[in-house]
This record gives sequence, structure tokens and C-alpha cells, in this order.
Amino acid sequence: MRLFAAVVPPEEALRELGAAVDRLHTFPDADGLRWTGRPGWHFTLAFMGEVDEELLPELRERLGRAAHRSESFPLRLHEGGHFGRRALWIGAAGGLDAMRMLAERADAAARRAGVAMDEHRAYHAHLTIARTRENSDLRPYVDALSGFEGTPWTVSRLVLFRSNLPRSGTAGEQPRYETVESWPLEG
Ligand code: 2AM
Repeated sequence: MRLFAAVVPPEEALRELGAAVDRLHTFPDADGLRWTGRPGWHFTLAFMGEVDEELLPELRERLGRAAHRSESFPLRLHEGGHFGRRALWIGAAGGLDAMRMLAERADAAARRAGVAMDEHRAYHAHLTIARTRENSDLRPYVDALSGFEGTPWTVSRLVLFRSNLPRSGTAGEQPRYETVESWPLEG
């Protein structure tokens, strides 16, 4: 199964983001982007990819311990950015050091549980709102998000998601994310 650990913004933050993204949909080339499904909006902490079901009990155990050791922290949605011409995202501000620490602990938990993780890359908190179909210039979207600040909240849970990729091949169909388990941050 395809798994990743993530942080999910609360309803209010998601509504604010929804309103900002609605404005982006009015851009002339907005149809050239594949907008991510709103029910699935999240900040990935650690992407595990395909994980053998046998590893799941230990993975859950270790992620639970990582959450138990980690403190809750403040976060807010903050401006936008892009990865080349591929992905448009919303950033975060506030407790980024605590978030990076949580991401590192989730990564370490997965490694120790035997998950073959990609080599370590610098953690960059982002919530992907669109991917490109063609070679779109994402800068106007990022400019439009300049100054966007969401209402702060306290991140108090680590969530393990299963990602079910679309099978139908229908254009625009989104992956379906299912919560496997979530743990409170108790450090
Ligand atoms: P993205 O938003 O930057 O694409 C579920 O697919 C989540 O896992 C997404 O947030 C996605 O990040 C992330 N993800 C998917 N493939 C990944 C990979 N190879 N490396 C890191 N993160 C990945």
C-alpha cells in the first residue's frame, strides 16, 4: 500500500485556502492546471511510497512514539510558491522548526520500521494545490498569493494516510486518501 505521514489543516484554514484558490481558478489558463482535490489537502511530512503490509504494525508503533515525543506547534498557511513548472503550492509559517523535527522523526520511524525511504532531502513544508499538464508559467499564481496569510492553528496530530491512486484513467480523477491511524502530539 502507498503511504505517507502528514499534517491536516483544520476546517477554517481549509475554507480560507479554498477562497484563495477559487480566485486562482479565474485566471485565463487555470484550466491548464490539474487542481488537487480539496478533501485531500495536507502537508506531507514523510512520503513512504509502496510499503509491504507486513511492516505496518511496526510502522504504526514507531510513528505513534514519534508523535508522543513531539510537541504541538503553531502553524498558518502562508503565501504560495512553485516547484519549477510542475507544482503550485501554499507554504506555511509559524512553528517550522517543530514541523521539520516532526517530519524528520516520521522519516526516521519509517526507516527503522524497514521502509525503504528515498534519500534524505531538505524538508520543505508545502501543500500542493495544482500540478501542471503542460509547461505552464506558475509565477502569476504565486504573485496572486503574495500576502496570503491564513488564521493560525495548533498542529496537534500526526496522520498516517493511505493513498489510493485512481484506476479508471478518467482525466482529472484524484487519488483518494484514507486515514490509517492518527496520533496526538504529546511531547
Ligand atoms: P507533493 O504534494 O509535493 O506532490 C501524497 O501523494 C503526498 O505524497 C503528496 O503530498 C506528495 O507530495 C507526496 N509525494 C508523492 N510522491 C512523492 C515522492 N516521490 N517524494 C516525496 N513526496 C511525494
